[in-house]
Amino acid sequence: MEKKVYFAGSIRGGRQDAGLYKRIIQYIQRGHVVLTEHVGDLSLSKTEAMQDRDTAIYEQDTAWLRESDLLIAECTTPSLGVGYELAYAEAHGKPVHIFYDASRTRLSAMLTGDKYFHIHPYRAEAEIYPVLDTLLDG
Ligand code: 6K6
Repeated sequence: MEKKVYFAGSIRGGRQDAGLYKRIIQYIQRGHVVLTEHVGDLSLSKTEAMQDRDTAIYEQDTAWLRESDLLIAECTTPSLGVGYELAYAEAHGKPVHIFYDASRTRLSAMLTGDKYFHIHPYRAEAEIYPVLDTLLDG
């Protein structure tokens, strides 16, 4: 069954992993709908993102979160916005899956300590995709 996925990744927190977000989004899109395709937009720089209308972004993103079937987040680059989205999704009862590269970062205790979250540390990008298969199609 096709799922509506809210993919979360850093924007103003830093765009160094934007290419990774794009590859994950494209992988999910082979069988499912990604509501937040712009998170993997390589042309979006941190400074460009700052010119947008923040209230409209907040209203749209929280509406998509409420509409989604689950949230998938890539959390290697820390982002306040992603942290907010994770808590928002939990408050609305949405399943939350968090991926991060354990060789590059230590995740916040506020995430690893929350038993509600499904946390998937990885050391190579190739490890992400079979986990996505299981949680989306398994
Ligand atoms: C236009 C096109 C692409 O980006 C824009 C403008 N900015 C945002 N648009 C949509 N969602 C955003 C934008 N800025 C932040 N978000 C949401 O917060 C995304 O869903 C990300 O998962 C998260 C990133 O938060 P920050 O704190 O790193 O910006």
